[in-house]
Amino acid sequence: FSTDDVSVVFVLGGPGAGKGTQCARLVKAYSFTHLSAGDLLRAEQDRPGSEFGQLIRDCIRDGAIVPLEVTVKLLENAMQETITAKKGTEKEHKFLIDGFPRKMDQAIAFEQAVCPAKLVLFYDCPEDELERRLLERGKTSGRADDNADSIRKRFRTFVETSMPVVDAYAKEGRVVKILATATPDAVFAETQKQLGARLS
Ligand code: UP5
Ligand code: MG
Repeated sequence: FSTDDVSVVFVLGGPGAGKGTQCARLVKAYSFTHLSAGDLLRAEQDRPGSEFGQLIRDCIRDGAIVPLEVTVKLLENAMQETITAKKGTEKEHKFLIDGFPRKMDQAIAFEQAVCPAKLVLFYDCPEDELERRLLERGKTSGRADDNADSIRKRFRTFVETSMPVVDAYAKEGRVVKILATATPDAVFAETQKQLGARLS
């Protein structure tokens, strides 16, 4: 696809910060397509015949980051499918890319292959609140990484590997930071307030 017709907003934040929750609201309020890197990886893991199933399963359980080639390709394919499906009906395709990039090499590879992100929405939330949310969700989510051991590893990867990506974008003035501790509706109201000024 032609990258001239595409714009991208990255949505970052610790595990359980509410990225998916806020993206669902953003899709309703603006004409974004939401692509969650984690959801795409889980779908690929479960796809019969995938050569990456076991690798993805192991990485997710350990809170480790899947090699960028896999994730960037899944994102590119999903973007292409969206554009093909909407052919001719939109002149600009706006994507919310949720939970990616979480390592510097991914950020560089994606922005070279696709396009630079217009903005990075960063949902900031303390670990004790994140842990509470994830353990609560783990009672019913069926997610292989919503358990105390995986959560601890996910936090570690976030602090050591993913926060430096947020910091690098912040240095370039591309980050909109939002405190994610209030209710989902209140966090969304704050998101709209801060985005309004930046997206137009
Ligand atoms: N909740 C949400 N907002 C709330 C609020 N304001 N107040 C109270 N509760 C709130 O929300 C999490 C839970 O909290 C839900 O129960 C929700 O109701 C509640 P959610 O919106 O799902 O948060 P989100 O930030 O999306 O949490 P998620 O668990 O999806 O975050 P992760 O970043 O851990 O998961 P992701 O799916 O992105 O990645 C999983 C794994 O995939 C990674 O650990 C990694 O192993 C792998 N991965 C890669 O390798 N590469 C990638 O590029 C991406 C992922
Ligand atoms: Mg999510």
